[in-house]
Amino acid sequence: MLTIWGRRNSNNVQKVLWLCEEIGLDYEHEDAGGEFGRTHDPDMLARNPNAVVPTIEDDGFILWESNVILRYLASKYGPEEIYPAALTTRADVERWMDWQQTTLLPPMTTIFWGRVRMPDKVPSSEIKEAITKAEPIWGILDDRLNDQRWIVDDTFTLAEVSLGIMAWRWFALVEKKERKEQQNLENWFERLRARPAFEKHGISIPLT
Ligand SMILES: N[C@@H](CCC(=O)N[C@@H](CS)C(=O)NCC(=O)O)C(=O)O
Repeated sequence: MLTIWGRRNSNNVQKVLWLCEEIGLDYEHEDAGGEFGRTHDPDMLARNPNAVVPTIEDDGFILWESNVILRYLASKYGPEEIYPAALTTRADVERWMDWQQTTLLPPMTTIFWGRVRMPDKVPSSEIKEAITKAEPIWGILDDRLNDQRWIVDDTFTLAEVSLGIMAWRWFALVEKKERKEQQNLENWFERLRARPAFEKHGISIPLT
């Protein structure tokens, strides 16, 4: 049996829940993190010494790091196209997933904390700077989507799951007048919005 720990409003937890829904995988869910606490309890620290979510346990195997969890679950349970086995295609998917964590996440975190979590504590100049930083990064994905519907091989993959959750925050928290039009990105996001699994575990969850 698969168990997933993590509050539903966490972007990293949402990725995992979205993937499970997308591939029809059953799981037990336990709230943890944020207002639910628990991450510093001894049993949780034994599973994840970082005291963060998500964490999963699958038939006794414990794993943390959201994007690695996505790759593990997709490899074990998913249809191949969501995480293609061909080496170069797989590397392409992984490249975009790592890019989400390493390049896109830092400015997006500033925007999220500044506009949602601690609006009184993050100066608007810092938020502005983060938007200016994030925009050309999103532009790289906008270019990539110039003549294709999905990021890799024109197929819905883990790259969409990892980046879609971030895109939701970008479009919800940054007004149109604050950013350049990136039509390919917007069209791609509209395609994601139409997916029931993203609706359920992404856009219907208030940003808190
Ligand atoms: N790199 C980790 C980051 C995990 C992380 O920072 N999770 C946040 C939620 S998005 C967290 O647990 N924050 C503390 C809390 O919710 O109590 C991953 O991708 O899983």
